[in-house]
Amino acid sequence: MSATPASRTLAIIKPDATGNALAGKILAHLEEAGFRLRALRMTTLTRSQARAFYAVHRERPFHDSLVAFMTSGPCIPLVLEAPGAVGRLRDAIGATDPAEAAAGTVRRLYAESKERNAVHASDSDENARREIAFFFSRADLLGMGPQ
Ligand code: FUP
Repeated sequence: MSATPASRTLAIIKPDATGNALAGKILAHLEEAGFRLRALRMTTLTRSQARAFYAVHRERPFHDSLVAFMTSGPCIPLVLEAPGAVGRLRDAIGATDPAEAAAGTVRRLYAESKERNAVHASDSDENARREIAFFFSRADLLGMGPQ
């Protein structure tokens, strides 16, 4: 059987984590978990960007509060690469609510609450491609091969 091929996913270090000066610790945690950092930027989302990014949740009761939080300070979108990147990153960050996240996961270690939960991670390869394209241009991704 051949080894799982390297693939890419999108993570976002969220405004609670940048505000609490945890970005470096989270980056180190992800690199130590085996991810290669392929692209990174810092940006403060506008309301329309946050609403577009979380459009899938627009009917949910927490949507307005989530948009307010995600626009409250800088966030750091990252492109991460590893074999089976999407599943591996979901495992590394843990459950949405840090109280339910496994010991040693990023959210268990660094998140404040279910809303202020330190990091985002794409939940499928298709969403990873869409979310990477939301934050990064073709030029940022040149030289990384297909996907
Ligand atoms: P996850 O994929 O773990 O980020 O979780 P979801 O896609 O279910 O939710 C996206 C974001 O909405 C979470 F990161 C935080 C926020 N959220 C809440 O604020 N309250 C909730 O009850 C559920 C999600």
